[in-house]
Formats: sequence, structure tokens, C-alpha cells
Amino acid sequence: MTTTPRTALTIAGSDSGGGAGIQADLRTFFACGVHGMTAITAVTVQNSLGVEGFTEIGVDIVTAQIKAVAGDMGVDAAKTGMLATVEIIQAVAKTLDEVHIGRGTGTPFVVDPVAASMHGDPLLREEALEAIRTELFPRATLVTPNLDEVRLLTGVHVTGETTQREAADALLAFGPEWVLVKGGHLHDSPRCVDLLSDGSRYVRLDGPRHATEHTHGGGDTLASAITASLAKGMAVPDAVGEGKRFIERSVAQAYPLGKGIGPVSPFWRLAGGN
Ligand code: PXL
Repeated sequence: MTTTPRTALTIAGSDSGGGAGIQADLRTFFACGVHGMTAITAVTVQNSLGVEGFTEIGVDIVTAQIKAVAGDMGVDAAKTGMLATVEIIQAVAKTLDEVHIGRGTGTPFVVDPVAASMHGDPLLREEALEAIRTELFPRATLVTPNLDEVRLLTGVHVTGETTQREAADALLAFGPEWVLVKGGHLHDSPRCVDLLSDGSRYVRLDGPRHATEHTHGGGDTLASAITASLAKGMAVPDAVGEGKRFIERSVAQAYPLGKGIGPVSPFWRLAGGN
């Protein structure tokens, strides 16, 4: 008999280069053994050299995509990536409440507060930061900002483990259940040390740093791997541990593609790695 896999929904933007966004999320869901579903919020025009532009999808269509899959197929866990505008963020928040996804509903919800591409190209309108803080964070099971996003969202400039803890507390004040303050962008550090906290537990996650510039889609891949584990019913600390292992292997096997920044690779999992 065939078995139906667990399901995960990503609410995010398309990357024409296939390295980040919806494309990274779907391939990570697949590699992690969950059925991926999508609510596309924006279509970016980009390659390894950067984002040339994007257009948003109308809020009605974003909302309808979420309702279509939640009502029929069911969602075991969801995540957000690029949301582009205040209007989309507000509509996503309202719709998630309607379909019972997010903190307190029993269906985990991961917010990856995507603000810019690796090249620094904006993927979120500036005024939308406040909507991420007020509309999405209180509904989130987990938020996964990188250090640039931490600075934009809290004003805390993380330079090491002490300020990382300060950032975790500042983010928790916006109401998510858990925060993962990623340390990957502390390039002077020989290790990638992330901090996971729910305000009472502070879990230090120490991993290797791989020497590669090809890390396009890294944040999306980590958040998606965590979402996949949550969809399988794992508790947040275990799901984050699994996600970190997944991204480490994916960065270790990142490949050059195009003239700029190449993508991280989940192919190792298909080759039988674990
Ligand atoms: O990695 C963040 C990200 C998310 N979503 C889309 C992107 C990017 C980075 O380029 O293009 C669509």
C-alpha cells in the first residue's frame, strides 16, 4: 500500500535561478521526505548575479492558494519566506488564523523574515518590517532571522555570543514561541554558532563553517528543513538540530553555477546521505 507523506506549505517568492525561495523550499521538502505545497507571493527575476526585479502576486491569489491546499490536502507545518509587501503580510496572517496554522493551533509555523537577497537586493518593502514584527511574529512557532534581519527587526547589532543572546530576547519580545538567531554571517568566527531560545531555554548550536562563497538559498533551505521536521511531528529543538545538520551538509556540497553566487545543495540526501 502506498503511504501519504506529511505535508509542508511554503508561502514565499519564486527565484528564477532555482537556488532560493520557493524552489529551494520545494527541493528541501522533497529531500526531507515531505510533500511540498506552495503559495507564491512574488516572482523574482534573478540569477547568480542578483535580483533584477520582481512583481508581487495579488493578495487574493496568495490567500486563495493557502486556503485551497489547507482546506483539501491539510498542512502539517508551514513556513514563510519572501512576502514583499504589508498587504501580503496582513493577508497571510489573517488567512493562517482562518485555516488554523500557527502558534497555539497545533500546526507549527516558521517565519523566515526574508528582507534582502545575498547580494543586498531588497525583497521586502521597508515599511513591511513593522508588519512582520506585529502580524507574523506573535503567530510564529519559530522565527529564523540572519544577523542583517536581526538588526533591521530589533536594532541589535550582533557581534558575538553575548549580543546574540540580547538579540534573542529582543526578538522574543515580539511574541514568537521560539527564536533561532543564526550566526552564519559572523564571518570572523571559525564556527557557525546559532542560538535557539524560548526565553527559558538557551540552546547553543555549534557547527562547522565551510569555506565556500556559494551559499545562495542557505537560509531558505535551513528554514524548510526545520519545517519538514516539524511536519513530521518533531519538537522544535529536535527539528532545529536536524535542520542544522541538513544545512551543514548542503553548504558542504554547494556548487558553483553562473558567474556569481551558486546554490547550497540538498543532493547529498538523494545520494543516500543522512
Ligand atoms: O534567500 C532569501 C530569498 C528568499 N526568497 C527569494 C529569494 C531569496 C534570495 O535571493 O530570491 C525569492
